[in-house]
Amino acid sequence: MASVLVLNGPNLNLLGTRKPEVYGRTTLADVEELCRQTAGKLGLDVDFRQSNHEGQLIDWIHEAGPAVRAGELIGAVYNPGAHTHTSVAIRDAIEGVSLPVIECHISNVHAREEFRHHSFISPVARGIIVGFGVLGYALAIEGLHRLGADNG
Ligand code: CA2
Repeated sequence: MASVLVLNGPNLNLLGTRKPEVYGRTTLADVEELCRQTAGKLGLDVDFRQSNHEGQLIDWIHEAGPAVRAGELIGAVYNPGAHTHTSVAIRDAIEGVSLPVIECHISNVHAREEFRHHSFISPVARGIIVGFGVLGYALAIEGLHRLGADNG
């Protein structure tokens, strides 16, 4: 069975514990369960990961590119957290291995501080989902599946 990789960047382990007015009360474990249910209906497995370390995320992205080419993975749903606005290295990693990525943000970053309006990731993403709360993860999995994710 093919999988979808769901990657979460820094501080997303805090989801549901603080800032409920911005990110809601759903925990990251709840998001994982939502992803498993959504993917299961599409006949997909989920590889769900979170890290607070840029290098770790880059290593996972590097592993994911070949896994897509091998037919083991359809691509990644990725909430890069604050790396969205800072990380050329993560952008280069995605581009470097041609990983099909749906960039996903829980909050509407465009309705927030100006520094959240720019994304280094968006130019190398297949699609972007912003502002749907944690439902965005489910929409992103469905979108990635429907895109076929076969043309990078
Ligand atoms: O809206 C999103 O999903 C973000 O990617 C979340 C990031 C933020 O830096 C982006 O601008 C938008 C922050 C993730 C940290 O989440 C927390 C959750 C609870 C308490 C504190 C942080």
